[in-house]
Amino acid sequence: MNHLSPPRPHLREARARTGLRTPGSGILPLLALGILSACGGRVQVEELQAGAGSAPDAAADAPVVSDTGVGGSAGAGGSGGYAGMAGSGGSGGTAGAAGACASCGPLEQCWQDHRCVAKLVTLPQGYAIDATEVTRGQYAAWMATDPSTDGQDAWCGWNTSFLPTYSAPKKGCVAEAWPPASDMLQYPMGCVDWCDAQAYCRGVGKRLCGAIGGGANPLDAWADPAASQWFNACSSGGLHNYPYGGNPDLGETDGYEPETCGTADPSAYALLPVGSFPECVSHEPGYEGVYDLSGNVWEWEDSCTGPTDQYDSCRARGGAAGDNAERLRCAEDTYAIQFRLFLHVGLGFRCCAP
Ligand SMILES: [Ca+2]
Ligand SMILES: [Ca+2]
Repeated sequence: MNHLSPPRPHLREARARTGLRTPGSGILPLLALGILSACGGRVQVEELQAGAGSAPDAAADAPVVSDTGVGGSAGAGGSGGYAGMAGSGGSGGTAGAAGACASCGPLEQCWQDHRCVAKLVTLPQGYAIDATEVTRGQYAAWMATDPSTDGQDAWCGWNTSFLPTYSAPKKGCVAEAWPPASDMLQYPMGCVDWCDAQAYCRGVGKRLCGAIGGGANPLDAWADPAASQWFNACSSGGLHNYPYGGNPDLGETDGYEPETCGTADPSAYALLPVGSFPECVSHEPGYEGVYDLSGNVWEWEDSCTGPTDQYDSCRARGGAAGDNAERLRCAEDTYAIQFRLFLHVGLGFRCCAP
């Protein structure tokens, strides 16, 4: 990198800002805001201004409801539970029509015989994490089951729809139809709030990545590999600044590789299908095979200021395509705190288990 990022404000400052955020006056210091346009295989997203933006206008955006479901395809024979889910025992296969999982890709596995979900990679600590960000195709397959919004946690009681909200033009969530076109199924799912992400993960027998051992990760443990499932995976157990390398003792951006995760051009917010960069993974034994923990889209984490409501602020991790070296590192902690109801095309998620 030929430039340095400005000094990183301490988490206290991030918290202070968080505390200032109230409906109508919040600060959204996070993601690139932008408009999408398909450009070859890349989805271009214009850069967002850190610190710009206004309060959660997403709150006022009515979800776009579509009655066009993704055709249900059906599954083959029953499968067991996820590997790495200790003691869960396999769950029986759910009846589905034939072939539902025939189209699962190499970074996917079959969930209860009727739909493809991200493949789980078991890490040395015993839990597992999705190999990729959740894709639009995977999310659409879940939405096609018409999941109920009943039964969410109390702090998600405000969330009356799991549909992605494509009516927030400032968040880049406008140029797409729902359900996604066939050529967009491998792109990361964005434009979903924290509660949607949580619900999806539960809907496929997983959970939004949180604390190792269970529950939400404490907000101040974002860079503790013994605490955060997401950070532990990204940093290979705390060894690196980035999934692919860098020594955290040698500086925040030590080891940054602009090409490895497709983030070389900070002016080009370009989403790609998940797993597009074969080297955007850890090379540490036991941590291999987890893609895009740095870049492509930010990822919601189960790590929030409180279990209260839609205005809890929650962590997003790993930076997005087009972000700079600092925002793309595993321990980034300043630009990545957003209201639970926030949404952006460049903010997705992945799941963990258990
Ligand atoms: Ca929602
Ligand atoms: Ca990512």
